[in-house]
Amino acid sequence: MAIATEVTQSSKGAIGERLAEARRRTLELIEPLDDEQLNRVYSPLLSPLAWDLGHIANFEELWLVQTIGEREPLHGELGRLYDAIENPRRTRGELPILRDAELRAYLADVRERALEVLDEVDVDPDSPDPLLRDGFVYEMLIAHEQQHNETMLQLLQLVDGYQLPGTSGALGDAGHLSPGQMPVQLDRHFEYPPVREMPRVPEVVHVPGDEYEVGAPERGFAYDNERPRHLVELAPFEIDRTPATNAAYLAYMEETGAEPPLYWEPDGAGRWVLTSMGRREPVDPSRPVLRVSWHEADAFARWAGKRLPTEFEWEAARPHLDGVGQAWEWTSSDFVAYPGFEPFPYREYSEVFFGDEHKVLRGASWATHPNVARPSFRNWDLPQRRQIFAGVRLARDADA
Ligand code: AVJ
Ligand code: FE
Repeated sequence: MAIATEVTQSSKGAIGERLAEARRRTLELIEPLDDEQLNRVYSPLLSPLAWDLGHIANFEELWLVQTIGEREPLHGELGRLYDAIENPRRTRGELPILRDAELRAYLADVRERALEVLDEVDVDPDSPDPLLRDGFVYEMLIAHEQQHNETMLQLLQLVDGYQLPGTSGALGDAGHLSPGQMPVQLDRHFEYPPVREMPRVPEVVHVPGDEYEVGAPERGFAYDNERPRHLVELAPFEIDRTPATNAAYLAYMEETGAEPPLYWEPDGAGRWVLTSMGRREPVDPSRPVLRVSWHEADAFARWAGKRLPTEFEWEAARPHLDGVGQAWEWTSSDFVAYPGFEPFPYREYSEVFFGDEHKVLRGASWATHPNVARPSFRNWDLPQRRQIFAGVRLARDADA
């Protein structure tokens, strides 16, 4: 008994600490901004920051305070405004969402109540409630906030004069940051492959044809769409050890006249600059190309005489790959259910997106919290989207 209580208490302490860490990063990201900037619609393709913030708090209120803690919501029907499916991004600026002091108070009040609830519950590894077993609901909340930090960074690129906390203001993909190292103080150290120059012609990894296990194991936190773990049969293939670079993409643009990635502009002297946060930085040829759509990634791969990997090829080759954590990598796979999929804890996390509309991205970008970057993690997006930190790793069929 004593031991079980101790385990529960220490894991509760760890959960509380990680919730706090996620919140510190969220607040640090918006610290330089005023209320007008938080409320402003910078792009119809991206939510105003105030929406993300209210949504983060509302998600926490819904799952911890209401569902687990069985308490009433603080603001009645407010949750409807933060429903991502009911409210497409382009409409989020016009919604009567919480703003300014009221928004900040909501974030803090929900967190206070969430910690109260944490005190009351049993987060044992073997809790009979699947939401609490292995602390699932807490892991989901932490990951959700971290995932929205990346969404916020997509928007922060558009804020003139914005300076990434802990940096001189430069963007990660310009080469000033280590891969996967979100430019906000982390309390824990995460292992990522070391920074290194990307070779112009990447090394190729040969992966033999075989059966490979993919997906998340039964225990431990993962989203429903990563389960069940299962075997897939793969034909032999080759895949680059590093993501395609800006240099390779520039060669493609020059030869085909293809459009540049999002936020690239000519500098007037025959070169390209990356424009973001109101700055213009030379495009670094040795960094991975980012901000291309699936269609662009696919066309680039075909130009190179290669193709995009499937998501399972990516996962099978993951132990051999460098540069994971520098770019989301588009795969050729549609976002579909694994055989035996069961929605948990709600259909709207994954199931409603299954089909041939969304493509799977694997990996992680410099803006992704390492906690999110599991080998089995499946990101997904529309094939036309360019405002995410997504690039490409090239693959091809091999002869045996
Ligand atoms: C996995 C990036 C497609 O942002 O819509 C956030 C993640 N789900 N809140 C999204 C997510 C619920 C999701 N993507
Ligand atoms: Fe969300």
